[in-house]
Amino acid sequence: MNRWSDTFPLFPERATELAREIDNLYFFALGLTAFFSLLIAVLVFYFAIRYRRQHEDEVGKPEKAGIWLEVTWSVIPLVILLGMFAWGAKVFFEARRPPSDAIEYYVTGKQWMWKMQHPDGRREINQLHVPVGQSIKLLMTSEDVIHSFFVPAFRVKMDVLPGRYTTLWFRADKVGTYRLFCAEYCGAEHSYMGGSIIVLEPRDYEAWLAGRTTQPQRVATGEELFTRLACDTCHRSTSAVQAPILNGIFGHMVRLADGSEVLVDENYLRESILNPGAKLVEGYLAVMPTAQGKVSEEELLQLIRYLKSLTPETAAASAAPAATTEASAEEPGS
Ligand code: HEC
Ligand SMILES: [Cu+2]
Repeated sequence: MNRWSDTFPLFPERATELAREIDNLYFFALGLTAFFSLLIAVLVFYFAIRYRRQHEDEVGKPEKAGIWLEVTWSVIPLVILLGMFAWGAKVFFEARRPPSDAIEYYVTGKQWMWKMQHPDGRREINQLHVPVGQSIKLLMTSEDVIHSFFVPAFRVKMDVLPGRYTTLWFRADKVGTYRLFCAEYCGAEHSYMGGSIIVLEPRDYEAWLAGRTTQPQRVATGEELFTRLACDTCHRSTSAVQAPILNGIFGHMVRLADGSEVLVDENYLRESILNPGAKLVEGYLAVMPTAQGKVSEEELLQLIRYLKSLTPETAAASAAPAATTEASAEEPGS
């Protein structure tokens, strides 16, 4: 793994496979453009001298280049550029698509700090401990202005926006501490808004988790919030109000009152909770109260995490004693 590019001093450290892939692509593009720039510069000088005017009354004669020459210098660059495009697209999709085994962590940006949450609601400020070799997906939002989450050693950067979620993923393959920056000017103390990603051996990560007792208070779990905010008074199969069963909706399409269909993703769940009237589910009344002002961004992340964890099986289990009401709740329109 000790390639020359791993020690090249002008570049930030590389701690993910993606970082190496991005750098390879970058160096290839740089090398290729340098090669052709040089070639063209040399030829310009060479031709200028080789075909210079020899005596005063010399008249230039038109040159007829064969078609094969035109074709050659069009097709070769075309093939090279299409190759670069395909390579770039491959790396881009890898960078954008989290692998299916990625574990989700949460990030909330705020003037001027990064609030991190582990899947179990454990919190950290300006620091995130993660196990090495594990794919990590970050679901991120901001409490105020636009920030940007940038870890040079991982070659990942993503804007963090108020009012919606963006994601980013990485898999660190080297234990160590890597700098985190805010890469979007966000106010007076923007330049201090940073932190570190601490990559540990899985064993050390477990020990670190176990040793955390006097830390910033953990965020309430989504399940606690679901009861505390009285979501369960409507969204249980046993409840009197007719509301959609939330189990198993994540990742599927849902039909809305206006006839359109939307994909249930994190941003849809967020909007459904904060602004229930914006997208009304077909066959239901607009009776759901907004949770705006009752949940923090950090709690909202846990609530969404809980909704995503609800499977049709858990619904059946909790609804077992009330099978008849569930049947009627499931077909609201009919
Ligand atoms: C007063 C009853 C009521 C309460 C309380 C309530 N909801 Fe709803 N909810 C509804 C109804 C009715 C709908 C369907 C109409 C709509 O889309 O607004 C709905 C829709 C939703 C949807 C979209 C479901 C889908 O299939 O697309 C989500 C997600 C949701 N609620 C989550 C919550 C959460 C989380 C809470 C607690 C913070 C909550 N609800 C509290 C009645 C309620
Ligand atoms: Cu910032």
